[in-house]
This record gives sequence, structure tokens and C-alpha cells, in this order.
Amino acid sequence: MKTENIIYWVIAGIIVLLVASQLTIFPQFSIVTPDEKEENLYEYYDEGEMGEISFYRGARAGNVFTIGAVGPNEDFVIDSISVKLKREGIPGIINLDIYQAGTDGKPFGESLSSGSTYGNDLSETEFEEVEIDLSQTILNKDGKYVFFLSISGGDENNMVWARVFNDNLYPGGDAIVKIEEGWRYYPYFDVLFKVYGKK
Ligand SMILES: [Ca+2]
Repeated sequence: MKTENIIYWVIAGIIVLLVASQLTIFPQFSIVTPDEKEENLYEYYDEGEMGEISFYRGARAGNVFTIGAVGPNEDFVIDSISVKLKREGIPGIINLDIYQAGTDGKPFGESLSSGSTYGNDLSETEFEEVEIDLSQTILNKDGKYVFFLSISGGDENNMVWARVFNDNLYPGGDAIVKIEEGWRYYPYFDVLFKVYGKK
């Protein structure tokens, strides 16, 4: 083979390698695209691994949250809320409801959105993140809301625990519990939660 031909083949080989390297590099850019779920994360509080709050027999435990406190401040359609839960015994169905809250954090009106998950499959030893799909409704910019977890049955041996943390790090509201006597606020606690939605 002539020297010029060898040079041509070497050059052609380098071009093929360059093109191939571009083709292999290119898909890596699509891999680093942020996860679709993360793009849709609105209000959240997910720090801390200390403290828990239990609920059963219609008592309600949840947290006040304010749109724009830590997430994007805009109107959006809520899709789901994830919370960290574990069970004791056989709690049955766990319900989650969202209510509008007054400036004092007290809920009022009808449930705006609701969803449920099966509690009997939860771990009894470890808190696990559980995402509960909700009926779609629009939550508003600067709006204040409360989410409540509850089970209709249960007793002292059959209940659900939700992870809370006691440093009051979430600025958009605090833990709140509805019991027979009325509302009980826990101003130094926040229930760990993540609100997902879309524009
Ligand atoms: Ca708080």
C-alpha cells in the first residue's frame, strides 16, 4: 500500500473515531437532564430523622404548608404528597386530605383533594417514604393549606406513625393534629412531606 493511501486511511479512521465519540458523548447530556419528578417538586420538608406522631380512629395528623415558602411560588395542579410512614399492627387504609387554612393555620371548608394508600404493607420497623396520589385540584400562589393523614379504624395497637422533626425548620407552617377536643398545634414540629404537582 502506498504511503499516501495509508495516510488517507489513518485520517478516515480518525474522522470515524471523532464522529463515534460525538455520538457516544451526546446521549450523556440527556442522562443528566433532571428527573421529571424533581422538576415538579413544590413545597417540601425532608430533613431530620427524629420524632414521630401517631394517628388512629379518626384522629388527624398533618402539617400546614404555604405555597412559595421553600418551593416555586405559582399556581399549580397538585398530583401527590409523599410522607414517611411506618405501621403498628393492622391499620388498614390511610387517607390523606388537603384543606385550605386560614392565616392562623386553622383548616376550614371541605376537603379540596384526597387520596389513600394501603397501610398494612408498610414496614413495622423502618419509616419508608410513601407517595399518595391525590385527586387533582389547583393550589394557589401564596396559598396556605393543611394536609391531614388519618385512618378510620385502629386502636392503641393498630395505628400509623408519621416521621416528624422537632427543629421547626419548615417556615411555611407546623404540625397540627385534630382530636376530639379540637385542634392541637405543635409549633416546634414539622411532619416530613413533599408536595408534587404540575403547571
Ligand atoms: Ca414549621
